[in-house]
Amino acid sequence: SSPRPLRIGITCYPSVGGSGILASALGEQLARCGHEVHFISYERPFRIKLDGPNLFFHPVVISDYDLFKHRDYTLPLSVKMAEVSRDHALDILHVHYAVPHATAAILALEMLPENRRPKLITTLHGTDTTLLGRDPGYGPAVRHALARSDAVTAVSRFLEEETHRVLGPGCPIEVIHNFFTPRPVARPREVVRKELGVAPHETLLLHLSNLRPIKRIDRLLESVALIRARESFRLLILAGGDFSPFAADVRRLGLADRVIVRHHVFEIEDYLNAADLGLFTSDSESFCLSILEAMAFGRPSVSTAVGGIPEVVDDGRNGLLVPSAEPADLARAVESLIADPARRAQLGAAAREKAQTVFSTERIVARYESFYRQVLERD
Ligand code: GMT
Repeated sequence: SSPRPLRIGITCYPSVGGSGILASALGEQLARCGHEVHFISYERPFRIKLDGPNLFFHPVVISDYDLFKHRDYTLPLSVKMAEVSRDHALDILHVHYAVPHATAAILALEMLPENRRPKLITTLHGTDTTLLGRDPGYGPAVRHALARSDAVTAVSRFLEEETHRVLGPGCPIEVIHNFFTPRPVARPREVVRKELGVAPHETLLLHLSNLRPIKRIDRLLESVALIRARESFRLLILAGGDFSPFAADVRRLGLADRVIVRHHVFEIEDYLNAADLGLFTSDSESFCLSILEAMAFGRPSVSTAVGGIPEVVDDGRNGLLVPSAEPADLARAVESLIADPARRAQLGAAAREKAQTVFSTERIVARYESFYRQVLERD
């Protein structure tokens, strides 16, 4: 007989960002597999449109009190987690991004009688270790939250190793890579390129990110400014953050007619389909979901070879990695692919193949599902 469906609570950041996208997609897929999934967050995760069967959303209401200079989210989140865990008899509470979700979850568990506590699984996504883990104001809290979780996962081997090195939580960390499930394209490629003003002969480079300093938008712009055949490309930036601080760089580098910026695009699929090549210049990246998003559309990327990216991109097989991270080297790599559409297509086909096998939705969701059961069977 098939194992009973599970009742799973998921907490994530609901805004644009890889960890929220991954957590939302995971919840949707688990619900599709027959599990009961409860999202707990301050807003409905943006890729989840409706309450489907088995899919519920519990908003955390954050109150404002005169005494607080900064509003507190951790405590109301913990109260809501405890309430949902109790009312829906959750088996698993799965939190994405440790801060403050894992800490809130630990508090929630302590509010519940011992025999009514769900198992707590914390998934690390990146800066929860690489940035906040190193911050003396957060690190000890993150270490404590990991040590007290029933299980911890990380989205790459790089992040697993980095977490042991930076935080030494003393617990095993299971590596489960990310997946991406594209939604259907709404508008044909030619229509989207026309809307963007991209000529048929131009290679459309694509960068999508939250534009935080770690993404090195300065390096991105300097790199494209060094591409020699200026008329051969356009760079589309899907900005999950404010691009205005970079407008002066765009002018200074003479890129005003080459760079197209779109803010807060929720339906990225049309743009992934319209693009030819991804370009990523981060200083650190635990996985880089955006590269996988491009791969799912058969688009290879040129990227710095940092963090977990070499687990996603095999240099020369399904994309190009630039270990030096020098703008001139990044520009040369992009130029080589602008000049050689056949190679681009070959890398793109291999990228799609890897996205659909190694990082397929079925494979990764099954990994999480069996991990849940493994954790539940312990003790
Ligand atoms: O850690 C962050 O900066 C936020 C996080 C997010 O929500 O986008 O990004 C991390 O998680 C993604 C999903 O697992 C990964 O693809 C990103 O590489 C990772 N970001 C960094 O490591 C900088």
